[in-house]
Amino acid sequence: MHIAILTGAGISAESGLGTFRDKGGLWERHDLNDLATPEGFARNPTMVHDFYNMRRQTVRAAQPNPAHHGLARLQKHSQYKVTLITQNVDDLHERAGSDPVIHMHGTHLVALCAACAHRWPAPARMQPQDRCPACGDGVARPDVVWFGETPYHMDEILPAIAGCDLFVAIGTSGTVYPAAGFVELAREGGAETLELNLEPSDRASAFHAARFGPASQVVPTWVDELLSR
Ligand code: BJW
Repeated sequence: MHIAILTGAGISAESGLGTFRDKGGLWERHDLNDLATPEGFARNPTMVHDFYNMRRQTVRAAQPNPAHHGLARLQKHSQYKVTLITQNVDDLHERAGSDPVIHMHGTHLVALCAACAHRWPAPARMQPQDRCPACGDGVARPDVVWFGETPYHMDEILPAIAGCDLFVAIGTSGTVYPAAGFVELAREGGAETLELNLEPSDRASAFHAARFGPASQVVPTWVDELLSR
């Protein structure tokens, strides 16, 4: 059985990383047009770097929670082929032992040259005057996918979703495309679909089944059930 899993900010919430759209979430406190678009970065790179510097520091101090560990256990279990796709820019899946992890929205632990696309480990503090170590000229930015940009690894993700037997979305509000449309793609390919979330997401009615509660509880329980089959 091939299981394709899509994770969102909710899986890292109990590790202390803020979500985007919950009450008190990042987009309630900040304007996404300023912080998560290439235009916002061009207008005010200092503000955007400060935002990601702060979040990078929070991620480095955070630890994976039982939901990340549960998925790593599932992925290592040879009975299932597991494709793990995350919208998150943290590395908590990797630190829980998952491998591979497909980061469709990039990672803020990596810096990207806006001119030549060279990548290197992001320093703790990125600044507008940082230049690319490869071409020496291009502006350094966080290697994350902002609105209006093309998500990464779509050539790998779309066939995995379309060809899986079970599609599971965990801790994502289902408001951001193309990820929000993956449930339909999976259903068109004949997959069963399951939502694991704190509460019904915007796309809840598109799934065959759902379980609600904190990811740290719901995910390990679901994994244990699968592994005991
Ligand atoms: C818990 C929990 C707990 C809490 N346990 N659960 C009009 C219609 C359709 C599309 C568009 C449109 N206008 C524009 C678009 C396109 C646009 C888009 O979707 N806009 C919508 C807002 C309308 N999309 C894009 O621009 C994307 N690019 C694109 O489409 O390119 C075209 C293309 C497509 C396909 C192939 C080729 C080309 C790019 C989107 C980039 C998104 N970037 C961000 C920032 C990344 C860097 C960073 O982190 O700062 O990605 S925005 C932000 O949202 C981040 C997230 O990955 C993403 C999704 O958020 P997520 O993970 O769902 O978090 P929340 O906060 O929304 O939800 C948390 C959930 O957890 C909630 O449900 C809670 O209940 C739950 N939860 N605690 C379990 N303890």
